[in-house]
Amino acid sequence: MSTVAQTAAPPREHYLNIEYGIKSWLLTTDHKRIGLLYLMAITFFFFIGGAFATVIRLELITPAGDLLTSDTYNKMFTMHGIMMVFFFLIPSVPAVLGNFLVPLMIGAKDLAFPKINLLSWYLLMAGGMITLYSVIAGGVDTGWTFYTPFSTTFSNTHVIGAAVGILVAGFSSIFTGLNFIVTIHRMRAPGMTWFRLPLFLWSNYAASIIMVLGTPVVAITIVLVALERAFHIGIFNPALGGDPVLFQHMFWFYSHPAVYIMVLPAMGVTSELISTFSRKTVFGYKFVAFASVAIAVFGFLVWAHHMFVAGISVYAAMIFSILSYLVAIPSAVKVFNWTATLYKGSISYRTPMLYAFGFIGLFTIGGLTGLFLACLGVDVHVTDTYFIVAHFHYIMVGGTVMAYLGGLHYWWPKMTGRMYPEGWAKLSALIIFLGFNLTFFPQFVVGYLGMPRRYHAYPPEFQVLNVMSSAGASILAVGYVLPMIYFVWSLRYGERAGSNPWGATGLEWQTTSPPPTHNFHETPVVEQEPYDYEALPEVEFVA
Ligand code: HEM
Ligand SMILES: [Cu+2]
Repeated sequence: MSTVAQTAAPPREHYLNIEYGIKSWLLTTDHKRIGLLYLMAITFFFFIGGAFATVIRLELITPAGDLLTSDTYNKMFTMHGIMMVFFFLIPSVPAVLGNFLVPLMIGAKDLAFPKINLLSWYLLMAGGMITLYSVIAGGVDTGWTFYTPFSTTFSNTHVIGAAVGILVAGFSSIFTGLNFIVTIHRMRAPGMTWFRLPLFLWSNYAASIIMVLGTPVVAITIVLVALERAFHIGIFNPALGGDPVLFQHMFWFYSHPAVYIMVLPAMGVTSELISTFSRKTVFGYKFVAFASVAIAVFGFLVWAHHMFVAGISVYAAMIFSILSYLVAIPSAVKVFNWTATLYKGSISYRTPMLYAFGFIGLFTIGGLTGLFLACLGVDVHVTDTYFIVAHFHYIMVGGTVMAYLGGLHYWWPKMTGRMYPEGWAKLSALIIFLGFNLTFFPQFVVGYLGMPRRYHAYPPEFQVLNVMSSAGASILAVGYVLPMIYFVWSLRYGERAGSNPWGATGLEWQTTSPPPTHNFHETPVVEQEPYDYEALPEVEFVA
């Protein structure tokens, strides 16, 4: 069962061992090292966010609000949302996998602006720390959406602290997006035409457009909230002639597209995984590529579907409802094309592929329930219930986190030169899938039955479904801790990976694992179409 790849000795000198010491990491401008810095940072934020989630689920085991006061509970779900959305989900795939892979996949030595790349990491860290400080100093209770006038006028928590933290992290996102766009435009190796780009790059490119165009809007919004709180200037406060609904327009103008910052790169990962593990070119490559761009563009047209009950006119609501259906089309195109890729493929059920299947299934449930919500009448019934919570967790956790983990397993050998243990990885993928569904599926039901979100107590008839949710969350937690353990284990004891353990196409697999500091010894020249598995010999995977 050995392959050529496996016997290839690891390079003597590579990006991980070329320099040692804390300083060589904290001052690095190597995109690969920065990718690993992000990996550590967001894993940390993920566990903080997870700790808040644990407390929420503990409170909701019983109908009475008996563990926390309502004020503390408000702070718990707020901090959970802020940590997970701004400090984990948004940076997850782009900052960790994107940083590592964008230059490798186009045959470049680094990103266009390596120092700005390092700065982006520091901005995320600084933002995270400022936000965490506001937790320690007493917390924030507005929800991650910071709706006015509560956030500006009535809440007496550390809104400004959290706002500043998110603002700072926003610059990280803008700079990363700019860096990716410029790099993909300017630094492609000879022969790497636009239509030879891996789909991971198309989707990150589209997400980068959103980061650059959308993030400044939320930055301005956050500044206005802070100013309003500090100086009562009356932008959102109706008592001073302001308009609280304006806040929602500005917030969702960013935050709807932002959901695609989270999910587009995850779709890119899925395209890579599906192709590699069915050994076929992605069906309708160009459609999938343009679907990413279409999603990025349409994503800017649908923000007010979050505001159907906020007091917009019924005609506006109708238009935003129709537009929301449009954005589902390119997403559906992708799902159909992935499925068509699988058709007659020679499929191997390796861990990353299991995650890709998980992504497709759960994203489809999340996306279809999005269509329910885009339907005005249904939305009025379920808005602000657990149905919404279930919907976006199916997409953000079932989708983005599944793809992120799938990608992490898939590229782990490239990053570290080591294989992870397949048996454990499959087991934890299974635990995550089961735990996830047990946590969030009951929330569709309990939401439909009328349980509102963001309350720390509820009528006893909802208890069974909540206990299921909390039990699922415990299982899910086990599933998330396992990879932490075996990834670290693999660094020392994992089997050597060789340069191309999956027998995959793509430039990143043509250099050694781990890659040398400058990625390639000679600039590669691309002569093949993307995902051309016909041209590759059959391979057997290493264990
Ligand atoms: C593609 C990835 C998607 C993600 C990551 C996502 C995420 C979210 C999030 C986070 C919320 C809750 C916001 C809050 O806290 O109030 C939400 C609500 C909503 N989503 Fe999605 N969504 C996605 C796709 C869709 C699609 C395709 C549609 C419709 C075509 C849709 C329609 C809605 C609507 C209408 C709401 C508002 C529901 C309400 O508050 O009454 N979503 N989504
Ligand atoms: Cu939306």
